[in-house]
Amino acid sequence: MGFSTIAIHAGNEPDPATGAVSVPIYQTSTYAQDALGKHKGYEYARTQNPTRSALEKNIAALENAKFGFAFASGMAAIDTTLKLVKSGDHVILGDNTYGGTFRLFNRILVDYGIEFDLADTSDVANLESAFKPNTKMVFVETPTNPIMTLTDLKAVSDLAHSRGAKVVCDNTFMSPYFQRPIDLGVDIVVHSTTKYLNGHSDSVGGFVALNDEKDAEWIGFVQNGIGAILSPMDSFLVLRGTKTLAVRMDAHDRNGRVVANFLAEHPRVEKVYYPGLTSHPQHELAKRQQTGFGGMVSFETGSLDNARKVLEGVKLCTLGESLGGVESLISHPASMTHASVPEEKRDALGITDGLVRISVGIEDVEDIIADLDQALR
Ligand code: P1T
Repeated sequence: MGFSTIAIHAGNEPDPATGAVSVPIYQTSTYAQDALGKHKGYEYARTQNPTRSALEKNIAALENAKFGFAFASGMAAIDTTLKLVKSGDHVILGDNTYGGTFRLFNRILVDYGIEFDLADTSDVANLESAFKPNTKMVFVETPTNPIMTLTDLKAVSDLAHSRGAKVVCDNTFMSPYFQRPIDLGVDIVVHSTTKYLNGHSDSVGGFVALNDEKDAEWIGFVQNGIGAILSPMDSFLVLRGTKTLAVRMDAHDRNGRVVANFLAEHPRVEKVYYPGLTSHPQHELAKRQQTGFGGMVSFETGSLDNARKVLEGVKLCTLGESLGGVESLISHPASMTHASVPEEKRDALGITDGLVRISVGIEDVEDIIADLDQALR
């Protein structure tokens, strides 16, 4: 079956009680049991909820994974995934990730005995030298937030597996519509469903998708044991969102390409980071590994002052954190999403004070360009 058919139908069976075509919001904390030890498969809503189960089937199917788990946020999904490693284990973390992911490792997990090193995973040789005897996991984003650097998922998976390590890919920027990491050898996919999967900037959530039965059992155990579950209402919203994922992603991709090309030719823009540009150093890998380039574009304005003029000068685009919604959002990574990354690390990556990130929405692209143009001028 095609992607959109799966997106619309997987997990979306008509409600067994009423025939409702749209999966109801089962807003309940518990379920009546027929007799002691006799129930309909639902005991308590932290453990199971039909709306959440429908979403879990849906996104797992989109990622071509056997198992899926929905969480209260992307960070909760990532933290739960990190429960697959234990005190004394070593994790290689891509050197550019969402600031919150870096903060989770650098400020929280280290105090629980999880060792980690940063590596530029865009270079497989470089990654190789980061392995230690106790390396159990490689965690990457591709493309990265916000510098849009790619990691060759197949090459990294082959290398990690030969060293006995699992590979986790944060697929938030591409969504399963443009990139399916599990098909490329990755073990576990994580998402912030807050972004493209939900797509309407009205829900915070996260997801873990994987094939390994034993790991899935543990993720499910931790999901219930710690309890950072996605609510029924949010599960409903994301389930509604994924039905239009394909049409939205095609629109984000169309607009993203136009905006990236416009910025690349703009005299006030020094550099554009977008894998769809032929000038992007990994454009060929992007064409091979992804089926589109998406709507995330970052660009260098040269200074904090210039960045501020753009960020405060836009009228249609909204200044704010987050991405992946239908509306264009513009942000300043250095002071917003990546403020918890030390300045020298940010500078080394290119997350300068002059860097601006835009999540290109699906408005009419001429309007987005006119807005950026007036703000840049
Ligand atoms: O915000 P939350 O749903 O917890 O997701 C965290 C997260 C995980 N992974 C990636 C790639 C992300 O971009 C994020 C959140 N990012 C933003 C809020 C942002 O504006 O970049």
